[in-house]
Order: sequence, then structure tokens, then C-alpha cells
Amino acid sequence: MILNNFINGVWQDETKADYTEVLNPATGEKIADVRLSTKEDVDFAVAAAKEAQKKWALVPAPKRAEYLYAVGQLMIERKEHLSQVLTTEMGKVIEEARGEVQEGIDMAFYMAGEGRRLFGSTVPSELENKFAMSVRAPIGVVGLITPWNFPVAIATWKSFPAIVAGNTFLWKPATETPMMAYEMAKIFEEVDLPKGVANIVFGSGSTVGTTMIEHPDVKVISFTGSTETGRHVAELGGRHLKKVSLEMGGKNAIIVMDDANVDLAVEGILWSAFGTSGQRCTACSRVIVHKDVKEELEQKLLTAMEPLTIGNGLDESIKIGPVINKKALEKIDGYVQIGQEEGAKLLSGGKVISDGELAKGNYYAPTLFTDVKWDSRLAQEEVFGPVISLIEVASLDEAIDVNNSVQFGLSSSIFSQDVNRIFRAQRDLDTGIVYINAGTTGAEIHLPFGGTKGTGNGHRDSGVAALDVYTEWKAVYVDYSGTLQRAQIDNN
Ligand code: UN1
Repeated sequence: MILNNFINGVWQDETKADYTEVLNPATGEKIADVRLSTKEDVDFAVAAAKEAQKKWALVPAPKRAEYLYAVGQLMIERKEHLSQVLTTEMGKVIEEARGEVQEGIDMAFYMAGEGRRLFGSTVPSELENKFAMSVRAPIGVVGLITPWNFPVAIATWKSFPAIVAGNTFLWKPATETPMMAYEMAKIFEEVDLPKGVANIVFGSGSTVGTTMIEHPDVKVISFTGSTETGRHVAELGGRHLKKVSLEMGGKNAIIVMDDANVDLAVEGILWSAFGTSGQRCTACSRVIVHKDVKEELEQKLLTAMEPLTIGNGLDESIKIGPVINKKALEKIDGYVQIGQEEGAKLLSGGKVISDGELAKGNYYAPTLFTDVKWDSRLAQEEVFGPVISLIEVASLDEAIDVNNSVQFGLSSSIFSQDVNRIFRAQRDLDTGIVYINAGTTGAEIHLPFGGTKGTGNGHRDSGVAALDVYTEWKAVYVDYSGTLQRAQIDNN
């Protein structure tokens, strides 16, 4: 299969452009060739999106929303197909793929509902016979850059609010996972979304991403991906005075206090650390444990890890799928070496799985380290793989300090039964998302998603807050006095 761009409602013909291979991370087999678009491809898409946006902005928001209801409906009908494609290109186990597609469906209906709200506000004017209000206005053409770990959900967090708010967009999916963008483009086409509202431009960050950011007609860039790339997006966007929304890394921790339900904590840790093979921005990679329950937690984690099955996520019995590619395997293994050099104690895993059939895919054994120093590289840097680091503490204060010691601030969690500790923790944990007695993953789409410090730049994906990224606040004054009233001047 050859994947070409979808621009102005038309699938572009094959040309002499370059392509790169898309591989199934579970088997190493080739799934497709995806186009590496040129600067000219981007320019062409921006021109189409710009033209389409003029008309799209005039469509009433409740009508724009109707397209999203139709998109959501088609996603429901195709849920199983979409989930299978998602597992095939990304590797996450099928149960999680279904969950991700469901997130997209939920986002469609949620944002469609916003079409009948898109609240502004009215306020009293300082002057008589004058009306004052603020309204949300569409911005124009927006550029969406999405990662491979959530190829569909994150794209819906960005594209659906962009659509309902009256913008048109260019979407550059990760080259590792272009199939979901292809599937979504087919859905946009089938619901008759007006041509040029949704445009898919496949290709690299260095060409497609950079051209989008530098293009004067792209007004907003919404990016989810690595901190390194995000910094570059922010720098380049800053130079071009772009509104840039960034969601980047995480080094999320679960705190287990001495009064915690340890069995529940074990379940939460395994789900959040090994789900999606640890490749979520929200993944738990640190466990900050009170010294009095440390040994119990270690033993229970080791026991619970034993039955975890590793393999191709299309098989319903598999609990842990592959990681995205060989480079990711090397990076994870590199951190395991670093951890050992830093004196952390490896309790389980710590190796690439290279036996039999599994050698063809990218599998890493679920890994548990203990006695990890809070300020070591293993405890501070994002690994993005199935690796847990246990860090011992002696009090809640210390646990919160350790949680907040990293450069990221996406998600955190505490297991405790003490209401005083819980309320203190939710206040003091410096992350955009806090869970009580649950793991660090599983954010719901109608709440704001994002983080503090190095995780983001103050914007939020999903939730009603996402509309702030895709709308401009406009203040409107209507003077019906029939006289020239001058604000701030004494008119009498
Ligand atoms: C991500 O890892 O970038 O909260 C997104 C969660 C999912 C989304 C994760 N709902 O884990």
C-alpha cells in the first residue's frame, strides 16, 4: 500500500516523491510506504486550507458540529477495524487500541456538543446605551503535528476542536503511524466534510513540520511529541510569532504511602507502567514508596509481573506488546545500563527479548528496578519503555519533593487512605493531572490534558480548554446611544 496526501478533498496521485517504509512493530513486516512530502506539497495544502477556511468560518458552529457527529458515528461503526489497524501499525495491545479509538469517538461527540455552546460572555459596558461582549473567533489555518504513541486519539484532541471552531487544518502524523491518518481522512471524505477543511500531509518533521511552522498562512501549531522537538517547534514558532501549543514529555510517579492499599497500588502501577509498553506521556516510570511498605510492594510487584504475556497485541491473550522500533529498544536498553552503572538494583527484566519469533519484533522485557536514587538519570529522564524505578522515601513531604524534582509535570498519583494526606497531595503535586488511588494514565477527554514545567507551555489539549488554542478572543462593543460616547473620558 502506498500512502499519499489528502489535500482539498483529493487523494494526491503518486509522483516521483520519496517514500519511507512503515513497519509492523510486532513482526517487522512492511505495512505500507508513506510519502515524504516536500515543501511544495505543504504550500499546496496550506493554500487549499486557506481558501476553504473563508467559507468554513461562515458555517454556523452547530452545523460544523454535525459533521463531527457523523465522524463519531462512522468511527463507532468501524471501531474494530480501526483498532486492528492501530495495533498493526503502533503495536499496542488490541484492548488498548479499542480504548484509544473510543477516546476519539468520545472526543467527536463531546466537541460536537461544543458547537451549540462555544460560550462567549457579555459584560456591562462603562457607558450608557452600550453593549459589550467577548466572542470566540476562528483563527484560520492550523497545523497539527501528532506522535506515534496515540495515532488517533491525540489527532482528535486537536482536529475536532479546530473543526468546530471554524478553522481548517493540515495534519502531519508521525511517519511511523500514518495508517490512522489515512483511515480518518477516508472518514472525513465519507461524511462530506467540505473540501480543504481537513488536509493530511505525510512526511518528516524537518521538512513538513518546519515548512508548516514557517508558513505565514499557518496561524497556530499544535504539537505533541518529544521535549527536544517541542523546544525546536517553540523556538521556530516564536521567531514567526506563531501561537504554539506544546505537549511533551513526562516522568510520572505513583506515590505509595504506608497506609495505602498495596494490592490496589500494584494493579495501578502495572497498568500505568506497562500499558502501551510504557510508551505513554502519562506512563508511570517512578514509584515513590514509603520505607515501611517497600519490601511488601517489591514482592507483590514481582509476583504480579510473572504472568504478564508478551507478544503481538492482536492476540487477545497478550498483555504487553512491542515498542515502536529498534531505536526505541536501544534507548530503553541504554537506560537500563545507565541505571545499573548508577547503582540501582535490577529485580526483574532488563533485556531485549530475542528468542524465537519475538526476535523479529521490538520486544523489551518488563523491568523493575529498586533502590533508585531520586536524582539519578534513571529517575530523572524519560525512558518511554516498560521500566519501573522504585525510590524509597520516609514521609509524605519527601515523596512530594521527589515527585516534583523532575523537569516534567504531566501526571502524578498517590495511593493513601488518609484524607488529609490526599488533599495535601492534590494541592502540592506539581503536575497538570493528579490521580488519587489510581495510576497515572487514563485521562478522560472532557478534562484538560497537559502539564506544568517542561511538559508544556500552558496550553491544554482536550476538554473545553482546547478551544482556547483554536479560537481568538474578540471583544465587541455595540454603541446604540446615537452619540459619540468616549470611553474613559468624562462625557458629561
Ligand atoms: C499520551 O500518552 O500522550 O491518559 C496520551 C492517558 C491517555 C492519553 C495518553 N488517555 O493515558
